[in-house]
Amino acid sequence: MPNRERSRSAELWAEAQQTMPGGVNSPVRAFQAVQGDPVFMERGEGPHLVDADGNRYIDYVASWGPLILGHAHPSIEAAVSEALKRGTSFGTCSEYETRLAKMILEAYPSMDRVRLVNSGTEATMSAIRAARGFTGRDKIVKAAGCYHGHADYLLVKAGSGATTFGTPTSAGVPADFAKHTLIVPFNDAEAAERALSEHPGGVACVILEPAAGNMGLVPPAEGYLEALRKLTAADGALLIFDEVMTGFRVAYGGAQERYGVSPDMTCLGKIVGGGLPVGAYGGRADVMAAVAPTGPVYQAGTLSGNPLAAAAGVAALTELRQPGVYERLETLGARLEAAICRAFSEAEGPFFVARVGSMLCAFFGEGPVTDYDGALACDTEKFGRFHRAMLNRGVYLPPAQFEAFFVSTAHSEAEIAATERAFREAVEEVEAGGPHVD
Ligand code: KE4
Repeated sequence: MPNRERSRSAELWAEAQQTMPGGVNSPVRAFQAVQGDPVFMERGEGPHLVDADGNRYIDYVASWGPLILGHAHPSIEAAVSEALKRGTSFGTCSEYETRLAKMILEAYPSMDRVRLVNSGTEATMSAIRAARGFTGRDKIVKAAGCYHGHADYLLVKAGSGATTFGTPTSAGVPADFAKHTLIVPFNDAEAAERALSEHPGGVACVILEPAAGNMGLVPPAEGYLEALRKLTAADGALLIFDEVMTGFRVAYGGAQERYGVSPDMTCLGKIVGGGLPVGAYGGRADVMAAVAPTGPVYQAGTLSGNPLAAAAGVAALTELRQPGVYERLETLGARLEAAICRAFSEAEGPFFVARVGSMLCAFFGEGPVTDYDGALACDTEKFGRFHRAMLNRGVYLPPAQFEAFFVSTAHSEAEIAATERAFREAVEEVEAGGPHVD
């Protein structure tokens, strides 16, 4: 029976809106991209979330990616409880941060050195500063539809045309701050080549999500990453893979392992902290030597590498590097993809499912979706109603079409089967014009 009783969530929502901007600490959680009010979650248990009214959901958001082992994993719980007994943060060197850093370097051979920070935004912001400091160049190239956190010069959108200077998408970002940011279409190596050739010796880096998870899920086209690797090597611009989402997700060694392309720098976040705030950026020894205190590029952080978060990250990676984990994630991802396709096969409207390992997306539009324009053409209103229909059937999907679903090692065939039933019913309800928001 669909669960709709959410009176306690409603009370909490009213209170939250009186205390935080829009009632949230991150905009997407406000459910503005879908109909209705957000659900307040009280606890996570393996593949499930339980809301403030006691309703249980199969969770495919996984806190936007970090919870690849599911909620409240015993190994992470034990590691954090143990670390807590020694304190939370010392603001000094400690072996715990070195332990996590070493595990990252072992997993990412393209990285000779890595710096721990506290979020994906910090990781990409710092990596770009290091690229600019190392190359002495100011411009950066980013792909439309890729999200790299909220640093000013990254909150830009493309103008018209294939390769354009960015214009701010957020208030508070002076146009001047966007003038060094060049936007190219994702999966278009020729546009990247044009951007580099139009600014010879001027581009510090090309940054992208190697499999894009912030416009829905858009995998790299055959040869795209290889082409960017060649173009940047020839130009002297650094290739930065933002693997905040794909790192430890699509393979233990991230997209660079899955697709066999090594960047000059890598940004990590989400999974690397095991659910606590950790980001990381790293790369070639010569580039990272530019970072303070060894070089002139300044970057710092009070809680960077703190022992508590480092303990959670070490515990998560220790679990993930066990044999068979990514084969299991691949199997579960493929089963969910097949279940969604079966459920959609009776739908009238166009739909398309994309998957890379245990990251997926159901687009309400024509496929394949290969770039941002393709994603924008999707029916977001229909996705909104679908999200609500699934919520009412106990399945928690990301509250926006331009996000990815995540499967964890805690999901089983039982959850996939229950999800397929919910998908089928939700598609029927949506095709009939519902659900109507309470
Ligand atoms: P954070 O600063 O949110 O830790 O990371 C920023 C970031 C950087 N790079 C990529 C590829 C990312 O996906 C993100 C953050 N992802 C979003 C969800 N698509 C986080 C959710 C949110 O903003 O609340």
